[in-house]
Amino acid sequence: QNLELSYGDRAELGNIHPLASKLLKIMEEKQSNLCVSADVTSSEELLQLAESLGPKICMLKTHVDILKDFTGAFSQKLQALAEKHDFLIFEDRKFADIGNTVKHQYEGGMYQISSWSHIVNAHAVPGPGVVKGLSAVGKPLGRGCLLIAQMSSQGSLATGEYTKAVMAEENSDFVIGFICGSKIAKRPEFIHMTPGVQMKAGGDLLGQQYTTPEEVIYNKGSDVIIVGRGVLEASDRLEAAESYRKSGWDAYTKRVTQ
Ligand code: 5FU
Repeated sequence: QNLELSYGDRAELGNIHPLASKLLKIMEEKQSNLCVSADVTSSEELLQLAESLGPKICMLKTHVDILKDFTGAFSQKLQALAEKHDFLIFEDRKFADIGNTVKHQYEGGMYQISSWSHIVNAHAVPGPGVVKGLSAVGKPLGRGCLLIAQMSSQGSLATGEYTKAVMAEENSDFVIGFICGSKIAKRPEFIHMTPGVQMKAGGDLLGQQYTTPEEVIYNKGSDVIIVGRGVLEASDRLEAAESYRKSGWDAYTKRVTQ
């Protein structure tokens, strides 16, 4: 007997956050649980990626502070592409300061992240204030936040009791889910997103560790695979994105139809 809800069923849950619901609907419609991590340093190249890979992804993850030429016009073009291809934007900013500071970092500065990014993430290390500060800016805009419960890198300190303590920070009017290696929260309203994904297990020279889409979605029960270099370093990025989309989707289908 299968008790697992589909992405589409979860989108309809009574007290789901509207942004989580939107994401789950996009995933169901586009048959994609792929978030591409657009870790490039030119905004032109990032926009090209968003344009060409847009149809394959449910979400595009950015690190705007690695762009050498960020402008407000760039963020507007990115938003237009997100509308056109129906994906969400996730700025992987990993806020980790006191509430008052993260409020400014989220809303202001050069990047004005809250004005264009649907989703951001935060470390829970400062305590509940970090989510309160972000929420003060993001909630009125309908934004959402992922808490970093685990990390993919070797020697990560975000394990065990720390991970459990992060789960306790769940605040479902702004927190929509977790960055983690596997499904850690029982409530189907929460989205689990997993970085450190490539077709072959392994790692890089700076501590990154990779697991496969099948392992992450089917065995570990996560919802979204986050793929950077697996796509970016392929000779044909579109073809690579399609193979990650298919792999992630097949693993999900296998999971929910058992
Ligand atoms: F929170 C995390 C984490 O635990 N591991 C990560 O790798 C975030 N990341 C990000 O996902 C990292 O900053 C990269 O942007 C991306 C992974 O890129 P890769 O090229 O697939 O290794």
